[in-house]
Amino acid sequence: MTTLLILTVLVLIGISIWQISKMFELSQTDRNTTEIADDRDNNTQGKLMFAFLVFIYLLTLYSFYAWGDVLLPESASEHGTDYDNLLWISFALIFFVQTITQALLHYFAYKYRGEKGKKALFYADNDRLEAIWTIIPVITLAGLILYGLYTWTNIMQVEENDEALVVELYAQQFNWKARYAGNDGVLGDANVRFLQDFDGKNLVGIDATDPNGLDDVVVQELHLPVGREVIFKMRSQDVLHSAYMPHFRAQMNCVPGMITEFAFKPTVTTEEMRQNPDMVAKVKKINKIRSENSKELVANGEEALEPYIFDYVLLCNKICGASHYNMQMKIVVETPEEYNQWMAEQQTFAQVIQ
Ligand SMILES: [Cu+2]
Repeated sequence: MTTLLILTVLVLIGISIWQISKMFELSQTDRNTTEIADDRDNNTQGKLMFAFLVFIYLLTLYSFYAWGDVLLPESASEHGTDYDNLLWISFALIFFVQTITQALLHYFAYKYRGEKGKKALFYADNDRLEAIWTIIPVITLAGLILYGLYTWTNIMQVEENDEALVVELYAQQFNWKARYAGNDGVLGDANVRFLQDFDGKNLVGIDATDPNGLDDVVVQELHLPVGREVIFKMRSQDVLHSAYMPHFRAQMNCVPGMITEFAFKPTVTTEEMRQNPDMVAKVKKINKIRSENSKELVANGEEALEPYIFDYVLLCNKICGASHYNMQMKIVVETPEEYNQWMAEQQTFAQVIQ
C-alpha cells in the first residue's frame, strides 16, 4: 500500500513538472504568430468542463448514498440539539451556495468556450450587481456568526449549582479516570505529588489531609444518571489531552496544571440508544464487517471477534503519544435508581487507602 502511494505521488509530481515546463514554453512563444489553441481544442476543453460538473454532482449524490450513515447518531445531550442545528444550517447554506456557483462556473466555461471570430464582451462594471453580491453574503454570514456565537455562549456557560453532579475527568498517558465528589458534593484537593502515596492506590493524587477528599469516589468506568446536569472538571497528569464525548457533542482540552470545565445534561440512556432504529442499523453494519473479518482471522488460526454492542465512550482527541488511539473510557447513562445503586457499590477514597 505504501509503495503504491509513493509511486502515485512520484507520477503526480512528474506530471506537474511536465505541465509547468509546457506552461513556461507557451509563455515564451509569440502570441501574434502562433495559435495556442484552435477551435477543436476549445471545443474539447469546454465539453470537459461540463463533464466535470456532471461528475462532481454524481460523486456528491453517491457519497450521500454510500456514506450518509457513518455520521454520528442523534445527540444524547440537551445542548446537542442546538449544536446539531447550527451544524446542519451551516452545511445546508454551504451546500446550496457551492451547488449554484459550481454550476455557473462550469456551465459558462462550456457555453462560452472559445471559437474563431467570437469576441468577448467588454463589461466594465455594474454598481447594482456588485452591491447585491456584497450585501447578500454580508447579511448571511453576519447572521450565521451571530447565531453561532449565541449557541456557543449557551453551550459553554457552566453555572455551579446544587442540582448538578460534579465529576472530575483525570487524563494521563494512556487512560482516563473519573472522580465523583461524594456525599459532600465537593472534590477534595489533589496534586500529582500525592500519586505515589498509599502504594499507588491514590490513582488521581487526592490530598489525604483534605477532609473533602475522603468521600471522593474514583472509577474507571463513567456512570451518569439521565436527565441530570453533569459539571466536568478536567485535569491532566502529563501532557495535553482532550476529553471527547461525541454522542453528547462535548469536547474540552485537558491541560496539565489547570482545571478546565464543560457541562452537559445526558438525555438518552445507554439502553435507549441501543434500541434507537438508526443505532440498530449502524450496529448491524458494523457487525457484518466484523463477522467478515472474523472469518479471515479464524482461517489464519486466530480468535473470532466478539459482536459489537453499542456503548457511549469518552475518547482522547489530542494526539498525546504512542497509545493515544486506545485512550478511552466506557460511559454508562442509566436511570437515577440504577445510578444510585451503582454508586452505593463503589469504594470511597477513605475505604481504598485504609
Ligand atoms: Cu490523550
